[in-house]
Amino acid sequence: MKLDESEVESEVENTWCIGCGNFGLLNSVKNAVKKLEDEGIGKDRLLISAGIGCHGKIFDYLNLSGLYSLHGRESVTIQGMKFANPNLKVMAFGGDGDAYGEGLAHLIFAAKRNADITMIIHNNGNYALTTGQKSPTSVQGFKGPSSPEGSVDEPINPLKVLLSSDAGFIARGYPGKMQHLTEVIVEAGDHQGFSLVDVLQPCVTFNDTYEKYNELVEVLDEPAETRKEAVELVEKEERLPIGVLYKEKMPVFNEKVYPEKNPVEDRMDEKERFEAVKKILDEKR
Ligand SMILES: Cc1ncc(C[n+]2csc(CCOP(=O)(O)OP(=O)(O)O)c2C)c(N)n1
Ligand code: SF4
Repeated sequence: MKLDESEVESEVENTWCIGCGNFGLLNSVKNAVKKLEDEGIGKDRLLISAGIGCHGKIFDYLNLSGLYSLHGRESVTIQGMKFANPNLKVMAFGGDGDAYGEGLAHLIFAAKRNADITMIIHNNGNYALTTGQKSPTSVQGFKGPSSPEGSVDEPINPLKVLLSSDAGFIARGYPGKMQHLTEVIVEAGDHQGFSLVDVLQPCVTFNDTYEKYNELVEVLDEPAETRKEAVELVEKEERLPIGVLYKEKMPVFNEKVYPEKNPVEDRMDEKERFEAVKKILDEKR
């Protein structure tokens, strides 16, 4: 039986500001979920998580199973899900303040160990839910409650950081090109290993970037062939390439740790567990 729209979207009232880039992102995710289902990754195998922020509300708007996480910890939550049950496809939604600020160390190590997870980052260049403070990706000069005179910092380049941390799949999308964003999310979901889609998400209330992105965004036909070329792509400022920027297949973390095992399906019953623990304790005496 195929999913229809009503089965992917929940009935929770949507409270995002009218015109927010998150709407296009949500639609792309809903379409991507249906496409992934066509490929055999049904809703029963897809688990999601989200951080805290305007982006995190997507968890409520999707009718999918999962666990709402803590600020910046959604990448860790889905790593746990995947590690416990390798049959799952796991996807998490983060914000730039959330995943590239508080959660950055988690993200770096998830990329480094090639955890088989998909991260979708709503990169709106500010901490929107808490009323527009500057975030790690805010541009120099950004004015908000914590930088009323304009931020003096240069923004970090999270994709450069992740490419330098051995990330095997890095992509960028734009909700103004919804069909393209859908395809990028599907390709990220299909990738075996760490995948991250940085979504250039306009925040109409605190950082309206529609005009800038409509002018600068450029669809890339093919990913870069080398990691070095990918770094050059993400360093570009005069144009903003979107699409899959880099893709490399590498051994995934859970298969390196236990190639055959599924801890959830191969779970010992209580008696077996008790005896196994007792045996270890007896051997130590
Ligand atoms: C550990 C922790 N620190 C801080 C907060 C407060 N907080 C909640 S939402 C938020 C901003 C989120 O910004 P971002 O991740 O960029 O998401 P956006 O709202 O822009 O989608 C902050 C700082 C929190 N809930 N938990
Ligand atoms: S504050 Fe910004 S990110 Fe949050 S819902 Fe409104 S437009 Fe979207």
